[in-house]
Amino acid sequence: MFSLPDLPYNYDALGKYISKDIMELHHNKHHQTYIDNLNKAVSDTPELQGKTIEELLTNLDSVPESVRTVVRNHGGGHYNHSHFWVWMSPDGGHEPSGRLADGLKEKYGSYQGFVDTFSAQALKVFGSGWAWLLPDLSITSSPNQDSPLMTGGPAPILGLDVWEHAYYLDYKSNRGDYVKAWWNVVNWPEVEKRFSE
Ligand code: MN3
Repeated sequence: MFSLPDLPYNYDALGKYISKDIMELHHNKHHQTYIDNLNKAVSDTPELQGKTIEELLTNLDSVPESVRTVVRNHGGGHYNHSHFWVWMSPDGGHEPSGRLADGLKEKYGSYQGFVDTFSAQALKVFGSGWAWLLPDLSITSSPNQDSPLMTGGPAPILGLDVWEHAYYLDYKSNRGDYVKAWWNVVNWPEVEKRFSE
């Protein structure tokens, strides 16, 4: 059975940029709901039991059709959010360093060039979805709770949730302001760690 991972900081820790109200709702309600629905699908489907979330998402074709959509949406939601919490930190912001910084500079001209390109991708997501940075430092996006992992791609090293539930309480429908604020909480040491793996 899957369970809700603790936030690695307090609910109010990102408050200047993402309020306690959003963090509580997003973590306690939205993420928990993905887990509850995923667990229900798994408990109804013996052949899925004992598999990791990565094993489920990278083999959706082998998931019985009766629960495939649930595993895709709610399993995807569990996977994406589990990483999202760690990709943020109250000590975040600043700029990446080392090989990651060099790679981003090479590909996007500068750190700001990367931020602009990634932000544009995040704004372009139609409806609900995610913007991603992949290990080859390319930028992409997915609708709903999909992940590049589901289509044979690598695990993203950074992702931004652009569902309205991630920002509506603070920013109403102004996704641009949310994206701009989010750069202040990005946990670059964590992204660097994933990049070097
Ligand atoms: Mn979300």
